Parts: sequence; structure tokens; C-alpha cells
Amino acid sequence: MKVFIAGIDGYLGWPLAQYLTARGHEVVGADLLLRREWVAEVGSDSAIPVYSMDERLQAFRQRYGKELVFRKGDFLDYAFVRDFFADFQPDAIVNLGQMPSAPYSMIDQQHAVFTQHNNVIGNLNILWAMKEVCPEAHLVKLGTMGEYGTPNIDIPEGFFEIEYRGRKDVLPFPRQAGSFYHWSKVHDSNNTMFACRIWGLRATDIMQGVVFGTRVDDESDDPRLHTRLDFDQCFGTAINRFCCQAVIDHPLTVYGTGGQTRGFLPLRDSMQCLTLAVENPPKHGEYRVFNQFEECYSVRELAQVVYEVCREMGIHADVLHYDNPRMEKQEHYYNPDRKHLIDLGYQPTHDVRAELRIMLRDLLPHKTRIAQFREILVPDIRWDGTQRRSQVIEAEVAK
Ligand code: USQ
Repeated sequence: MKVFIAGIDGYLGWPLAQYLTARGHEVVGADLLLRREWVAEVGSDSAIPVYSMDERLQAFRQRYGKELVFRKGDFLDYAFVRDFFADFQPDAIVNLGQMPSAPYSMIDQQHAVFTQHNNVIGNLNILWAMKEVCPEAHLVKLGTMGEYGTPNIDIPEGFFEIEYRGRKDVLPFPRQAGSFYHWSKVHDSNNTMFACRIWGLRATDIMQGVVFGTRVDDESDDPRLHTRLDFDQCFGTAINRFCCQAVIDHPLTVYGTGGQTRGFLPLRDSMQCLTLAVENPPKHGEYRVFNQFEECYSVRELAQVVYEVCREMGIHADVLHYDNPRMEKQEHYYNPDRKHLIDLGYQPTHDVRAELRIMLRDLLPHKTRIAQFREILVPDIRWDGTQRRSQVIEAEVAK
């Protein structure tokens, strides 16, 4: 299949380009390389060195024996998107070209507006360009489990049957996002669902959980082909941050009680799931939703697992609770479905500890690089709009 990846330079986009190519797909991509700038803006860098796009493309050519067509460009530039689609005529478009951080979107008014403008208009341009030049293509849009929030009932995959005043209907499950970033994904979902209904486009909305890890299956040893790994308060996700903190003997930063529960999945599973979605398109006019995660854990449980794996590997790690900079439920019910991908053949990794060992082994050689950013590991972006570094509220007595 011909697959277009929006956001091909990112944490997911760069390994996905390789994963799909290795499976015989023809891949092209675009990116404005903004992730590199955002991480620098918040005073950090990737723990795993990231090579220039030219170096990445050269390594790709050497490994796969073919060119990866890449254009640097902005998805807010409609002509750029439309012309690229018109030239390439993709069978599938994977939209990973968005600003992915909840805390970044909560910094101030400008960051909130930037996030929603960038994410919503970029996806809208993709929908219009599909309608105009490649209406047969399948959009695989990355949504987030965070769109649903943490309701006190089970979470279905996108839609549920509801009875109200004696009548029944199948309706979108209510969204209760927890940041301006997460709300941008809700707005995208609505626009995508609407475009499928009125123009007959087809789309898969992937409600992805929190991704962690450094590796994908069949990865090359060439460091130019490895993906980035962020650990700052904005672009580092919980487990990735905990592992980076552990290798420099910084306490693991559990926010609040740590009872916040989310679906998590290793990077290698994310590749498998996105590929399953690409290779099994829905029919014309269909908008379908996949919940994509491996297992649900509370942040407290995760910190405990990271602590235990570190101890086995001779790495000292403390777990501390900090006052939570976010406004989110800290103790709650959480039971989302994830049947659709399993039906398509998704085989979850299941061994979080093995994945953590691999990640810690990958990070240890970059200890000095990570240690330079020690001062910024405790969060200071707060949901109430103030900027104050979180304080330790309790030390966890990890067993
Ligand atoms: N958390 C901590 N300590 C930390 C970092 C995070 O306790 O050092 C807690 C947060 O308070 C939150 C949970 O861990 O309750 C998850 O936070 P996160 O930063 O790992 O993930 P989140 O902000 O939800 O966003 C990430 C990705 C985003 C994706 C989302 C999937 O950045 O792109 O959409 O995961 S989900 O969480 O399912 O919405």
C-alpha cells in the first residue's frame, strides 16, 4: 500500500516509516520538524540522540535500498497538503503531525491557542485535501484515550447504545478531556466523523493510551534510525520519564496520590496496531474507533514496577509523591474496552518488565546527557495557570 505519514520525524512517525517499509509498503512523509523546537523550548532534549533529517534519510536508504520521499512542510498550509496528496495518491494517510503534549497546551493562552489551531486546522486540511484529490484514501487519525476522560462507567470504543426517555440510539460516547491538547483531539474526532458522513470518506480514529519504550521489532543497530525519547514535563510520558529519572538517581515523580489510571502500551505494540489499522481499512463512509492500549495501570503501580526492575538491575530509584500540577481525578474507576484491534489480530506484548529492562539498558549510556536536565524534571506547568514547581508531599515506601 502507499502510505503517507504526517509527522514522520516524531516519536511514532519515524519508527512507523521503517516498520511499514519493512513490511513492503511504499511510504512517504512530511513534517515541519517542530517537535525538535518544542522540546528545546521547554528546556530539554531527547535522551536518545536524534539525527538530522538528512542523516536519517541517508540511513534509511542504506538499510532499505530505496529513497524515503520526504517534504518539509506545514499541515496548516493547505496547498502543501493537497499537492503532496495529489502527487502521491496515498491509499492510507496516518496523521501523527500534531502537538501531542497536555502540559504544553496548558502553559498559557498562546500555547492553548497554538495547540488547538495547529491540531484542528491541520487535520481539517487533511480531510479537505482527501475530499479534493484522494477520496478513496483511508485516514488513520491518532486520537487519544484521554478524549474520554475518566467516567465512572465502562468506556466503549467510540460509540454506545443508550436509552433515554423510552427511546434508544447508538451515539458517540461522551468526551470529557482533561487538557486543551486532549480537547483538540476531541474536536478532530468530531470533524473526522462528520467528514466521513457527508463526503463518504473513511477513517479510523485511534484512541491511543500512553506510549512508552525505546524499541520496535526488527530494529536496526544504526543510531540514525532510532527514535527519540523525551523525558521533560511536557513531551516525556510517565513511564519514559520514570526510567530517565531512575538512571540519573532522580526520584520518580508521581503526581498526587498516583491513583490516576491510564491504558499504556509499548512503542512496539503501537507500531503493530497502527499497521493493523492501515492494512484493514473500513468501508467508504465509515468512521470507526479503536481503543489502543495494552494494559491499564495506576501511576503508583507503574512507579512501583519501575522501582522493582531498577532494583533487579542494580539501579537505585526512590519514589516520591509531588503535589499534582494537573487537575484530574486521582482515585477513580477505569475500565475501557479494547476489542476491535484484538479482533484484527493484535497480539499484546504483555511483558512490561522486559520492555522496561530494554529501555533502561538503552538509556544508561546516555546518563550524562539526561543529567544535564536534572533541574527541569519536577513539573512547574500547572492547570490553574500559575507556574510553581511542585513540592514533595510524601515519600513512597517502595517494597
Ligand atoms: N504523571 C505522573 N508523573 C509524571 C508524569 C505524569 O504522575 O512524571 C501522571 C499524570 O498526572 C497523568 C498520567 O501520569 O495522570 C499520564 O500522564 P502522561 O504525561 O504520561 O500522559 P498524558 O499527559 O495523558 O499524555 C500522553 C501523551 C499524549 C497522549 C496521551 C494518551 O503525551 O500525546 O494522547 O498520553 S492518554 O493519557 O491515554 O490520553
